[in-house]
Amino acid sequence: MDTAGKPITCKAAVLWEFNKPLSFETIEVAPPKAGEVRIKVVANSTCHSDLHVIDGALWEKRMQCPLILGHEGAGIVESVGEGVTEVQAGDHVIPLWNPQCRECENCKSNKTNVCSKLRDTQNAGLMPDKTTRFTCNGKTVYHFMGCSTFSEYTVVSDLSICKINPEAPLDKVCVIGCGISTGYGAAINSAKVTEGSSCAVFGLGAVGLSAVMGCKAAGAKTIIAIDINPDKAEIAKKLGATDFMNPKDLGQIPIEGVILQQTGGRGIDFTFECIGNAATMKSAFYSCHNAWGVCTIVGVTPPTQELSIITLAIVAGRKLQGSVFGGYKGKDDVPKLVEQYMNKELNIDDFISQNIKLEEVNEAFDTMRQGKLARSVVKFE
Ligand code: PAD
Ligand code: ZN
Repeated sequence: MDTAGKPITCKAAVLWEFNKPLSFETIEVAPPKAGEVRIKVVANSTCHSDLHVIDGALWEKRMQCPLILGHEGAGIVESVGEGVTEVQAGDHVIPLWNPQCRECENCKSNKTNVCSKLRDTQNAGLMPDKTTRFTCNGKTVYHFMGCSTFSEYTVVSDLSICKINPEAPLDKVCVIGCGISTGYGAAINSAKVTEGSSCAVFGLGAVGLSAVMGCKAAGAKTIIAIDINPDKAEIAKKLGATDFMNPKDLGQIPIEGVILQQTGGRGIDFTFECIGNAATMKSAFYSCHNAWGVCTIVGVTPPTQELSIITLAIVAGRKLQGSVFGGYKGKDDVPKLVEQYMNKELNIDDFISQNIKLEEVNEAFDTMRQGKLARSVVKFE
């Protein structure tokens, strides 16, 4: 049946209220307007950034419910709106929560990968024309991060999409849509980890584990993987960690104290915070070498959270920086990461802990709350 130009009725996971589980609903997805693309989502994985929203910790003041979460997806273009030239029906695509307009000051600069064009509407859960394409029982449903891939069909801006190799398995490469790129690129692009260096990664979800993988790919000599869940040691070591530390095993001594002791007071060259917690951000910062250590913050906290550090700790040259989507420009780099996976240069398979149905996603988020597993991939039929 030709669905182009018509609304599509399908299944989606809807967040009606913060701090409540997702509900499985039949929704209507309007056709794409000019400059938009409607996608049949094939797979989508869970990310802690979705969970931050469910738990009311992220952007609660700016976001509106009901909304459809999901920003780590892959699918096939169903139809395109007027003026869309980059993709056409049938193309295999990954939606980009970090768009690339190629026109804004940020996109034209090689100093950042963060496009500014859609920021305001995207944060407000709207399409660029300030409306939404989703309704449920006649009620407006908002978008999330410009993707909303916990739905069988979604509509995105053509700035927020990239075409990928049609041979790539969508239920694997969906993780390139956020987790893998974010951690791997934080090490390679943002921190620029050097050969023979020492690294420490705080938090071993898909983001932290891919930071471990990035440190290894960059030739780091020592990679300390840190998590309060001892079960993460095995996979971290498989991906390149040389040591594992559980802060819960250290008694009263803060982890940065132990790291300094173990490095003869020297500290670590590159640290990464991949949890989203101000206390571990401080630990990651103070674990760095006092003159040249670089601490990269990847984890996301509530928007009002502040981070206080001793000013003298930064004066000698220790650096504190952030990283969004691993420093990758979506349209330019995501197709290349897919090729790296196809050429067996990038491991994704080890990050996928389980395949689930959409209806099992609340349980998958429960396991994520407990710090278990890496990614749970929803496969749509
Ligand atoms: P996850 O929940 O899968 O993994 C977090 C890990 O941290 C788990 O293994 C926990 O056991 C562990 N952990 C929790 N508390 C502590 C602690 N105090 N000390 C040590 N370990 C701890 O999350 P994820 O990998 O999906 O995401 C991690 C963070 O990265 C999260 O805050 C998410 O919002 C953020 C993120 N940032 C970007 C970006 O572009 N900057 C993109 C995607 C995700
Ligand atoms: Zn994410």
